[in-house]
Amino acid sequence: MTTENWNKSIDEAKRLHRPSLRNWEVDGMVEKFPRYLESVTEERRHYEHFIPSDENAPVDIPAILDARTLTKEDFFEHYEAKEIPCVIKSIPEGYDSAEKTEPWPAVTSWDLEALTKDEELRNRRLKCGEDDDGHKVKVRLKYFLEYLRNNNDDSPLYIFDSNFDEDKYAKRILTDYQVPSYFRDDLFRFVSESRRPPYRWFLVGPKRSGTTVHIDPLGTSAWNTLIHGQKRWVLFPPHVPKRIVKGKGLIASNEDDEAVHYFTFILDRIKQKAAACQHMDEYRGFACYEFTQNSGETVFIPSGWWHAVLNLTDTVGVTQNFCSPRNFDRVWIETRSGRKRMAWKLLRKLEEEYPYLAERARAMNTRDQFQMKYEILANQQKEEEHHWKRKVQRTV
Ligand SMILES: O=C(O)CCC(=O)C(=O)O
Ligand SMILES: [Fe+2]
Repeated sequence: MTTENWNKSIDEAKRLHRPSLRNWEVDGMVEKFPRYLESVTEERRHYEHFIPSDENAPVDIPAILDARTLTKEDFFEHYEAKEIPCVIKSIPEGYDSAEKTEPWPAVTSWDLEALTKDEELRNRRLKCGEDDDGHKVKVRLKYFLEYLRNNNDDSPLYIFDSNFDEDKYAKRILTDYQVPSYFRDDLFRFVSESRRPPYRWFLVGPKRSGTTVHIDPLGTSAWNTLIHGQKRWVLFPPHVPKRIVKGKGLIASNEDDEAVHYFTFILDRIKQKAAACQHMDEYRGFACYEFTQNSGETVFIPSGWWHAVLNLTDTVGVTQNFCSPRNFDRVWIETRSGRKRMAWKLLRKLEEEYPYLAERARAMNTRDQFQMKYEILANQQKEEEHHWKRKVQRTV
C-alpha cells in the first residue's frame, strides 16, 4: 500500500478529531511508555487495589470467574445483583454458563493480519473520532490498520464504532461474536433499534490509545471482551466523587489528559492525594482497582462504576451496554429523566413483558414524586377522549 493513501486519510481524521493539536507526538509518550509497560507487567501488579483507609472495602475486586464453570444464575445472584466488577475467562473459546458451545469466529477473524486481508471489512469506513460539531470521523479499516502499525502518536486514534450493524458488509461483525448468556436479558431490546441509544461497539485500539475515566450512560452496565492484545483498567466505586477520579487540580494546564497520561502520571497523583487526604470527608471510602485484561477475557463493569482503559498493546475487542432486571432501578432513574420518550415506551412494553419491573418503575416514580411527561400527556388524552365520548353520547 502506498504510504500517501493511509497517511492522507489519517491526517484528515486527526485534524477533524483534535483540530487544536498540531503535534500528536509532543509528549514523547512513545519513549516513556515502555517504562510504564514494564512496571505494570510485573506479576504482582496484574491485579492491584489501593485502599488508604476503608477497612470495610472489599479487596478481591474484580472477581475472577470462568465461563467453564460459572452458571448464569450464579453470575446474576452473586455478582451482577451485588454490583461486583468481574473478569470472566473462556467466553470466546466457546464456553457459556458452564456449557461448551462453538468458539467465536472472532477468535480467528479479528486477528490483525486476518483483518488486513478481510475482503468484507478492510474497505469499510469505521468511526475513530468526532469533530467539534459531534459528527462522526471515519476511516477505512485498511488505512487504520496501517496507521496502527506505523504511528508514534502519544495518544493514537482509536476505532470505536457503533454503526457497523447498519453497513451491508460490516454487519458481518455481528456474526463474529455472540452476546454471552450472562448479558442477554437486555430490557432495552423492547425499544426500537432506532430509539435506543448506541449500545454495541467494535473496538480496534493501537497501543497507547484508550478511554478516559467515565461512568457509562443511563445507569447501564457493560461487558467488554478482548479478542487480541492487553488492556489496563482502573475502576473506582460509584461513591467516589467525580472531581477526585478526574484528578481535578492535579493536572497542569499545559498537560494533556488522555488515557495514556492518566495511567502514566495522573493516577499516581490521585492515589497520593487520596492517601494524604484520607481523613477528609470527600475521600471517605476511596478505593481504586487496577488490573490487566488479557485476550480471551471479558470484563463486567456494573452500573455506576467509574472506569478508564489503556491499550497496552494493539487490541481488538467488542463491548456492549445493557439494562437487565438487576440494574433496572439505576437505569430507570436515569432514563425517566434523560430519555423521557424512550422511558415511556419502555414502561408500556414492560407492562406486558415484565409486569413486576413495570410495577417497580411506577413505585419508584411514586416514591420520588416523579411525573412522567408522556404519562401526563397520555392521561390528558384519555380524559379528552372520555369527554368526547360523553359529548357524543349526549348529542345522539
Ligand atoms: O475498551 C475500552 O476502551 C473501554 C470502553 C468503554 O469503557 C466504553 O465503551 O464505555
Ligand atoms: Fe465505559
